Amino acid sequence: MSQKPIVGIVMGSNSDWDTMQNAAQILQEFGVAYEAKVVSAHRMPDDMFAYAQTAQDRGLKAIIAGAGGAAHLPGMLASKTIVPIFGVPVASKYLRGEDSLYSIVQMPKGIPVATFAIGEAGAANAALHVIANLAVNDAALAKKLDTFRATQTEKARAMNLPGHS
Ligand code: RP5
Repeated sequence: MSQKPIVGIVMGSNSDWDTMQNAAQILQEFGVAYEAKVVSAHRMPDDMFAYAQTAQDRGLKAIIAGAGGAAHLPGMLASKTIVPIFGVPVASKYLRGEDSLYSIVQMPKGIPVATFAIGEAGAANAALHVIANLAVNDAALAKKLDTFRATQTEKARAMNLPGHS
């Protein structure tokens, strides 16, 4: 996107992208300018701190952070910036993301991370929640969100079950 990004999507590894691209797709669909990059908490701690410390001055309004396993990226970002952090637990190889979920959701009092479902639904919903927050002060975006919801409603109403009309 050529516009200045207002949302950051970061993740611990490029292996998280399959999941995190679901957030990117939603932001793209709504025309929200974003950036996406790998910022590993334990493999690139200095880069992670720099990312968090510069986020507000660079104009980011929200950061969607995905990680798997001992998923400390969202919480550590939150400790270094007041830009809201939306955490996405990525499914891990051995514990299927329960470890990621608990690592992200159980923040001690004082440093919040909004935490979403494990996997692609969580990534997409994180983006939708960012959009809902931005839409509070953006009527055009609010209208797009209404349309998105109405389309989902119509799709659900059109669902048929075999043998039942
Ligand atoms: C975490 O470790 C990443 O967020 C990823 O989910 C997981 C595995 O990383 P790779 O070994 O695939 O690079 O840091």
